[in-house]
Amino acid sequence: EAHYPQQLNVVDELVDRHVREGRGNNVAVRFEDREITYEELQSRVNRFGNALRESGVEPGDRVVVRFPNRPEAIVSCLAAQKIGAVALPSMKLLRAKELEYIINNAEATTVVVYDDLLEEVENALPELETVETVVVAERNGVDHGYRSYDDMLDDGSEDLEAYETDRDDLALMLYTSGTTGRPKGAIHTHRQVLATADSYARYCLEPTEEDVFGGNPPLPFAYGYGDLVTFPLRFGATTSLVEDASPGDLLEAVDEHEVSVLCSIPTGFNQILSQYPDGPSEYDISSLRVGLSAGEPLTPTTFENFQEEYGIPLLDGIGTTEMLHIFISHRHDGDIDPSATGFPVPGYECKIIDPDTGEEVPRGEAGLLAVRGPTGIEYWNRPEKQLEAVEDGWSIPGDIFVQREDGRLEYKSRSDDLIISSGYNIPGPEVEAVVEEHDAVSEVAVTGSPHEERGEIVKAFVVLTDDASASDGLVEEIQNHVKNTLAPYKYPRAVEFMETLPRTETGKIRRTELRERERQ
Ligand code: 3SK
Repeated sequence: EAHYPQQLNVVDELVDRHVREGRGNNVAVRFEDREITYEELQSRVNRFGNALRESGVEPGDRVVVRFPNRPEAIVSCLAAQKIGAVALPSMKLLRAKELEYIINNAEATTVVVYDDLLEEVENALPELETVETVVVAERNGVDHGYRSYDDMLDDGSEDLEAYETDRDDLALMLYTSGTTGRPKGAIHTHRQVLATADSYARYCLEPTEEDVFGGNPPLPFAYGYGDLVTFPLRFGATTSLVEDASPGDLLEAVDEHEVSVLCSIPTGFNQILSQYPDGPSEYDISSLRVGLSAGEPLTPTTFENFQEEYGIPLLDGIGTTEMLHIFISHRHDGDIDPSATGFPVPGYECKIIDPDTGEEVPRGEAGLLAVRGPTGIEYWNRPEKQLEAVEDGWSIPGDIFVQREDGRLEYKSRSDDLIISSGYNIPGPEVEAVVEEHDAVSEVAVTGSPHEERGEIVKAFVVLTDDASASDGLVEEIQNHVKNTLAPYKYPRAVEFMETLPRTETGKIRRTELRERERQ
């Protein structure tokens, strides 16, 4: 595990150090046809940091940052952290009620927002109890009557020494989008932000200054913040940002920004595969060396198709907003077994426990994952959730895993995605991976549906490919495919065809919503 000095400011490590050590002309950010070097990034961070300080932001204050994936989002987060405040990036699609809850819960004093996303902030404003300043970045120079990001940047002084934060002071706060209940603020220190780069990224990806990290996870998603802010900047490399990236936009950015590490979620990779099944012919993607996937388990089918058509491995990994980034993965050059998530990332320890007794279960048996390492679950002001989530220093993210004899960890399900039917434990995602292999299936979610006799039955919600159509015959085909591939008791006794699957803002399927619907 890496060691850090007691006095540590993450921005000094991510930006200033590169300028001090002669990497100031490296490109830090590519966005559209623009490039921002580390020197230019430092200048923007300093100017906006000074302006925030002059507007009254104090060390420890929470600063909400609400942008699409644009350079101003990175500048705003780093400026807040550099003056000792806590950056709180917020997901774009949040509505006024959700924003109101989060901003009041975090007791944020400042909101920095892109004008496209201002409306919901304005709707929430009358209910915001602690916000003193709203700063608006304008797409088209329209004056909205708030403090202007551009004016603050123009007026702020160039000189700013990083505030002397302790390594255990808070730097970043992210609210879990969650599938149920009120969002929880996951808090992260300056040391922990760096630790995600120094554990997972350093070991599994071995980045160099030549790398360009790109892709479409939103920056307010812990996965996106690591992939597109912390990792590239930690290694003096480049981040390629794309606003609202469709498969075509992503591949265009790979070509134009020479992306080498492509980050997305399984749905993103599947969309690329379905729109460009034989690889893109109009884009040059020869810069790619690896793809990163998280957010949901990657199926072996997607791994194999991508490897075949795009020539790169997709590294699956599991992380959580609370753990800040990935703690189980393969290495980019390792012996990747796509049927497993991988090994614990160096610095992290994992064990599989019996949910009832807390005792470790033997290798090969399914149980609850417990993890400890340089990051861990810590909630802002939610003592009851904290007690549930951490036991004896081990964080419990709520996933069921099996540790195989060779040490690889195989994802089974969320602890609440386990379907119990006639006494059998059936992990929904295992059935999903098999249903998804059927040619007519584009997307699938599997949950339990209440059943008088069996307690629950397995139910598959299926989105068909464009050229398939729903029929009883197709239901039977899908069921037979599962029966022929898995233990027959795992086959979906019910299949419902849907237009789309409900998803969270970060792209996770809302299985809880489907499950709840079945219970009504
Ligand atoms: O969902 C995940 O696997 C994930 C990975 C990295 C960081 C955050 C999350 C939620």
